[in-house]
Amino acid sequence: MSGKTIFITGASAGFGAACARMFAVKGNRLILAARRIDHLLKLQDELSLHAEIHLIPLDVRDREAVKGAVEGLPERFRAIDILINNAGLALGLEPAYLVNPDDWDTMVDTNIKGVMYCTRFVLPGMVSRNSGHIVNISSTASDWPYPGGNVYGGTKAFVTQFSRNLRCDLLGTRVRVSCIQPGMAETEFSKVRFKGNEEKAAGVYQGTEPLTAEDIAETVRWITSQPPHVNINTLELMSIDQTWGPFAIHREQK
Ligand code: NDP
Ligand code: 8X3
Repeated sequence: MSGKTIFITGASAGFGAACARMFAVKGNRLILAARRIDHLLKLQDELSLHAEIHLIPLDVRDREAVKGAVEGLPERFRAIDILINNAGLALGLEPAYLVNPDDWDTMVDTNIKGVMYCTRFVLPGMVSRNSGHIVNISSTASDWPYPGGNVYGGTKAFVTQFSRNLRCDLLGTRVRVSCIQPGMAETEFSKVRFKGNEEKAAGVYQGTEPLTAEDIAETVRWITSQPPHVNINTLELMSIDQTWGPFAIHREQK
């Protein structure tokens, strides 16, 4: 795929960085956004031989900053073909009655509001050009509950349903919307969830072959390279080492 302008949020690590590498081919223009500008600069060094790169130090929770970033794009990067709404995080795994409510706010602001803002400010250009593709990164946590998933899963359920509702609003245009729901994938995700506790983070993947960031980038590539009349709505993928558990049942001890 060449000649495309691709806006990737959360490009400084994990899935976002892998997507940047996947789409860094001659003729493509990449807009890479995240808060850690040093990580973005390293990626730019690595990829600028292959694609034109525009970096944006951006916190997706900041509505005005997102608006300013989209409105302030250099002319050559204005016509966005693909928006990958990837920036996101989980914080903690405590039950709802013990959780730090600040963590809930951060997840809602990033995973829900960040996706809303990026979509809202990129979409008008796509609609006016009658072309474009929004790829939202949800999670298996969107549909499958687990202990401690409380608000994280709720934010990803929002991403899934928002994606479907966008399709309804865009009927009659050639703008596509897809939602990817990955299961366990080894990135910085668990390090962030466990607030820097590397041992706890490593334990999540121990003895398994988890999905990789490259698996998700390949999924994004496949979804976005379908013929223009084909819209992949929702795609769930998991490691072969992950599946569902039985219902949990509490039994009184007699
Ligand atoms: P990583 O922690 O490796 O990467 C997360 C990215 O999001 C980083 O680039 C980070 O950049 C960015 N980000 C976080 N907060 C903000 C913010 N406020 N503004 C801008 N960028 C932000 O995790 P993954 O790559 O695994 O996660 C990517 C997405 O995939 C997330 O939405 C996550 O929920 C989802 N996901 C992850 C799964 C997994 O098991 N890994 C499975 C299913 C879904 P920076 O800190 O520099 O701002
Ligand atoms: C990340 C996958 O299972 O940790 O969305 O929620 S999980």
